[in-house]
Amino acid sequence: MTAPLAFSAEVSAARAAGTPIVALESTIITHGMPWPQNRDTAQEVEQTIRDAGATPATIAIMGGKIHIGLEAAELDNLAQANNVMKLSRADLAAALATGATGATTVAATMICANLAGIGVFATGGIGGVHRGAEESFDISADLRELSETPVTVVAAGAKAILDLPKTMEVLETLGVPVIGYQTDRLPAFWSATSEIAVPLRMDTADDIATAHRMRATLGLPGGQLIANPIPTSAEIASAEIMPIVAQALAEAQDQGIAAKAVTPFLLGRIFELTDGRSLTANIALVKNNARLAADIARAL
Ligand code: PSU
Repeated sequence: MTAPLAFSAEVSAARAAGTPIVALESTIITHGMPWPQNRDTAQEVEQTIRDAGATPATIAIMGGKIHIGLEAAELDNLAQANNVMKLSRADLAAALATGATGATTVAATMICANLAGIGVFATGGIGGVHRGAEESFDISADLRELSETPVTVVAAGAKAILDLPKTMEVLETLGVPVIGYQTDRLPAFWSATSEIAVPLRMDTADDIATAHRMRATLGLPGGQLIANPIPTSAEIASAEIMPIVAQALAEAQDQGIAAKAVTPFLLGRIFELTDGRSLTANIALVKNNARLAADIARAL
């Protein structure tokens, strides 16, 4: 049995021509942003990648197939659909077996991109160690995936709703290279910087592409996390966003929100509490990550 991959027309053409492709996830569309900004952002991020000389491949599960690239109508439908599964490593095969519609998280997108031979993927922020994980054990499957699947993931660090120091500790334990792009500090999603040092720094897409290939040469499994700061013109300063994050976290706890529902709940509440500014910043950082991912894809 071969993997049930279905390529969009645009991605098929890029594969035939051997031109660079950048993978994009779909959970950010279905669970990370409200309609219609989710659809508009997904389209704009795809266009950002085209403008930077690569082909976008938004990945989602539909009708028993892993779609590598969505046609415009498919993307439009997915962005408005209800009851879409949020898929990670654990449930990807089950969703395919049952014909469910599913959006891929960072972990599932890495698996699908790798099956399709795509080495670079752009997102907003990866999942990580949730605050209070010492009690809840809530650690995103994204972290282990980075240690197993050879895809370079461009993100604005991990989402600042998480426990960032613990997230960095787990990534170190798992042997995942965390590379600051033109920075020595870990970006904190909506904010360009944090107190946390990044273990590695690179200043060019070429170096990142060379390191990606070097891992394969050395036989090292797993990918790389490229921590790309949000442009400072678009950031929300940490002093402003952190009290809002704390309020949203307290509400999540009061309401007993758990497991896969935590991240979508927090992003939604922070959107409300910032009058939409968190979404504007999120859109800016995703586009910024898409541009860098396209540069890396071209260098690869
Ligand atoms: N980046 C964003 N918004 C998102 C995500 C990433 O800007 O919603 C998604 C990704 O799909 C990531 C998921 O894998 O959030 C993390 O979810 P969890 O914390 O439940 O693992």
